[in-house]
Amino acid sequence: MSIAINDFYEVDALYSQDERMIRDSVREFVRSEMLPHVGDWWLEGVFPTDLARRFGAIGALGVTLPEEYGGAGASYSAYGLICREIEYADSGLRSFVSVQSSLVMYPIHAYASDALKREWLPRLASGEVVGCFGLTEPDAGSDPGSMSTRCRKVGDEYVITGVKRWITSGSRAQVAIVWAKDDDSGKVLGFVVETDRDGFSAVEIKTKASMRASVTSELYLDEVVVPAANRLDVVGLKGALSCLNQARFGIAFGVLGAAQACFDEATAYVADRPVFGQPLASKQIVQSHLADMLSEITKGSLLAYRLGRLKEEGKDHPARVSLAKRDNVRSALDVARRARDLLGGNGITTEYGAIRHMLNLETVATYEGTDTVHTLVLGREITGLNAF
Ligand code: TGC
Ligand code: FAD
Repeated sequence: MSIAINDFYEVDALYSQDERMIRDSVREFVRSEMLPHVGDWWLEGVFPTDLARRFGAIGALGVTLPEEYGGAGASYSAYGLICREIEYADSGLRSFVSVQSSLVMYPIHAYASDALKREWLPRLASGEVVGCFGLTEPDAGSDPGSMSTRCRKVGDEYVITGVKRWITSGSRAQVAIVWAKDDDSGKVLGFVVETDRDGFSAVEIKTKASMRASVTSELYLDEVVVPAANRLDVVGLKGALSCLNQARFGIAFGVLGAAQACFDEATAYVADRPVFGQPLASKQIVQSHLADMLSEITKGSLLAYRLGRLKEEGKDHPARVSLAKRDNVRSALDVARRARDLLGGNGITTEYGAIRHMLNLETVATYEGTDTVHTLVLGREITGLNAF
């Protein structure tokens, strides 16, 4: 009996035929259309402008939403598998899809009026429109409850002022989900903000040594006026955190794609690379690395599969999502670092994927809750004591 190295525990067979079909079509697109170019995009620091529509055309945006809004009514697991396939190419490309689907389309679908849903969701699904999610600020990242951005109600409108930092797709977006504290109640409120409103501007952050094939920006809101109807129907930080729960779920699947790409690259490389008269693959220490890498990917795949099914049963408790995000990102980083090492000097060039994935994954370990934040979420769940 032979075992498929890329599906060591036959996790694939646990997914439905529909889920695998969606996964396979995204895989074909990513490997033929993105993989050959993504190293150059990363090096040049660009996210090509046509990618949004191309992701839309293959149905990768908002796939879990109903068809009336441009989605496919697919399972959460299908969404996770899409993230994994896209992150096989690059975490920055998956970030675009995560933000568009989980951080922009999700809150509009969950909390916005019917009129806003009809106005934005189909165009976000097709990629005609790009969205961003503004929660983090220069002085409020892990602790978003300490945000400085403020809103105040004036008649039938809200006036929003503040600065958001590290915002994926920020300077490409036509629509931003912005979180601000209400002057009256002190509660966090969310808004759908059209980015062409007076007082709104965005500046791209160009100094990144990670996630270079992704646009990251600072948003400035200077007395931006939006109709009260643009307010999301949720009060408190839980509105923003509920969106993070969706995106973190996708990341738990997605990072396995980056890990798989590094593993595939490293196994191919060591098979051919001669050292001391033999292929690198014949050395015990090299095989030990490969065995550890395979173990991490296999365990992560089982964890992601189970999380998907729990989510489909409505049991995606935030602490469960934290465990999977934290652990699968750790695994992926470990695999990427080992792959980079096994490639020797070649491992530091972008002609291979390992260092690009490794550097991207440093961001993934930081955004959507740092490794430490998720450790403390789990610590709080275990002990009942808040150690933040
Ligand atoms: P805390 O008191 O714990 O919670 C406030 C309220 O929110 C509820 N809640 C959640 N609800 C849904 N999902 C979650 N994950 C939730 N976590 C908490 C909670 O039940 C409570 O509800 P209620 O009804 O009692 O009011 O809030 P805290 O201020 O103590 O903060 C907790 C902490 C630190 C875990 C949280 O603030 C946190 O997660 N910090 C990390 C911030 C973060 O992850 N930012 C990400 C920004 S977006 C981004 O990075 C996008 S990257 C691009 C990409 O995704 O690809
Ligand atoms: P800090 O919160 O200042 O953390 C610094 C260090 O302190 C970390 O090691 C952290 O783990 C540690 N720390 C924090 N709290 C504690 C504690 N209680 N005890 C011990 N240690 C602690 N945000 C958005 O809103 N939208 C986006 O689209 C978005 N995209 C991003 C894209 C990129 C490329 C990056 C890098 C970030 C993005 N972010 C986005 C922001 C991201 O979510 C934050 O960077 C992240 O939440 C961490 O916040 P911070 O950078 O302010 O770090």
